[in-house]
Amino acid sequence: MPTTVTVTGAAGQIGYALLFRVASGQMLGPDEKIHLRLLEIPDAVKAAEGTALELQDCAFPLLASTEIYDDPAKAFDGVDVALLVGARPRTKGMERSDLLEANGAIFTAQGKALNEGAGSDVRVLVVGNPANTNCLIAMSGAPDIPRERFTAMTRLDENRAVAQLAEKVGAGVEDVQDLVVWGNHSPTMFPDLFNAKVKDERAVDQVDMDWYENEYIPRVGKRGAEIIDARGASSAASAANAAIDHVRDWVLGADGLRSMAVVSDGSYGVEEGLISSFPVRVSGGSHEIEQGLEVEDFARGKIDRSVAELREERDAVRELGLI
Ligand code: NAX
Repeated sequence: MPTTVTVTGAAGQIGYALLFRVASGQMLGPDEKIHLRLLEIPDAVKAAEGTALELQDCAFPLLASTEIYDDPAKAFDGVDVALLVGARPRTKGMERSDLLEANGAIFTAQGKALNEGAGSDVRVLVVGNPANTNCLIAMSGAPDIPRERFTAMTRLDENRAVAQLAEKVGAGVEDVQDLVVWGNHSPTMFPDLFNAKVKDERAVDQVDMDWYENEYIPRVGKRGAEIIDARGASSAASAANAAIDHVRDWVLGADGLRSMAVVSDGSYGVEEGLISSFPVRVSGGSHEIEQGLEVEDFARGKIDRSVAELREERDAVRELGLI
């Protein structure tokens, strides 16, 4: 049976960078046939149809079908992998609470549709921002689906952190291991060099603390803004690449520690129920928060700050009645 993959926001720029890679087998492997479903808002359905024509023109052997929807209930019926990319961007004059409310409506409806149509083994990745809190909203709307099936994307932050560290110490990206990002997908996220290694030596011992704190962490955290400045548009191909990495590793497994925003079980003092990025191990199709890592004072302060932001977002959506 082919795997059914639904991508929301399919006509957006991440969608455009993502769909062809999914259909070519880069996400689920070279043997897995795919039913691809594109979910869009009615105004963007025509653009999604254009993308579907191009998908057809690629003649991907693994692509069993492509269907386009504007109704989440139909798009998520029987879905195996749901990539929730579409979200309401912040526009001029919009307050933070307006943004949370607009996205709340989207992710509440999608959570409900997943609850009704998806099996308990569905895998959900939320990319649309604010990703962690949107994931929390969708998860809250889907009480019949096990909570660990809901994840949000911090893999782009991890990949950015790996590439910048490798450049700094003059190593290859493949020499960097276990570099995990903690917390929120926002500039407060914390890339952990204490538990990371470069060529099997502790990464933090290979850089100076001033660079770590005052250059590296802010640059990784604000990389999205740097891309917008340079490109005139936000990260798209790198975000799609990270989504592929995230789901591929979750489904097929990977060595070492990875960053995934998952529901907290209280590990490392992160309040239970928040969707926070943690060091996870992925194998056998599931993910597990790695236990027993050292969290030094420096790291503790940074993680606490990012988790406090997640708590504030959670409280705001709770006040709006979204969870
Ligand atoms: P675009 O504005 O290009 O595309 C978004 C698409 O979503 C549009 O086609 C829109 O019609 C669609 N959409 C809106 N509401 C929808 C709904 N209810 N159902 C289905 N589709 C809907 O944005 P793009 O650059 O593709 O970015 C998508 C999201 O990813 C944004 O929220 C963005 O902030 C977020 N990002 C998250 C990242 C992460 O690391 N977690 C990094 C990249 C990116 O910034």
